[in-house]
Amino acid sequence: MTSQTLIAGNWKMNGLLSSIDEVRAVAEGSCDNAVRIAIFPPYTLIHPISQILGHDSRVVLGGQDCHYEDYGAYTGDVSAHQLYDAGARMVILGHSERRHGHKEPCETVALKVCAALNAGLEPIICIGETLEQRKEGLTHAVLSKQLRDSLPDDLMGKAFHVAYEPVWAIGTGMIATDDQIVDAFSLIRRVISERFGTDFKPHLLYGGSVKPDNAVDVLKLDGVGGALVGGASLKAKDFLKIIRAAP
Ligand code: G2H
Repeated sequence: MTSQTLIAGNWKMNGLLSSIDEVRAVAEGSCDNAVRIAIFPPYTLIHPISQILGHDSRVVLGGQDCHYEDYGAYTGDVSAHQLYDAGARMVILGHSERRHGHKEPCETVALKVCAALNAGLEPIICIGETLEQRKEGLTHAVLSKQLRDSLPDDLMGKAFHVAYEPVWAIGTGMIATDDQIVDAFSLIRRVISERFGTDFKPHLLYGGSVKPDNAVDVLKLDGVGGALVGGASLKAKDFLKIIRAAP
């Protein structure tokens, strides 16, 4: 698995055809090959953006979710194969806005991870605790359970990422402290090595209110392999500042 820093922009339910200019500006404005860049636009924009960027673009495209079946009667859903067909090469799975807003259980996330890998997509699997859970001292228990139950058994040698996104830091401007991030990452590494062995080094991202003015501090932390960025990825000028903050 690549150890390159990954800066991933999750546009959520934002962006119109006119927003394609922002992706073009990111592709043209980033020349540091040490950083891997991914953008997760809404489904409607994946194919048009991939057509404009072309195959050898520096910017990888991804979906924000997928169904675990390849096709069928699932109104409103999109399969991993369809994402790949549209030009996506990555997918975000288990984002808290899916887990909480759509009541998506870990077991479903695990099925989606399998579907994504089978379709040739690199998944970013998100986990995170709520503020109430943190205040009650449940952070480790919640993160361990989410991670264990969201990962399928057959992951050895597969390219995937885990994003630690505390729910209380998402879109709030309240970023986790260095200690909280380092603590969560060491827990994630421990859970993964217990399950898959110590040779298996997962690629870990932090997400939750990453902005141009705090990106340097987050990305320099030991073990942080990149960032999953929401609001600050919508404008190329902000996203490029975060990309340039990568060590
Ligand atoms: C967390 C993050 C992107 P934001 O959801 O996944 O969003 O950077 O807006 O907190």
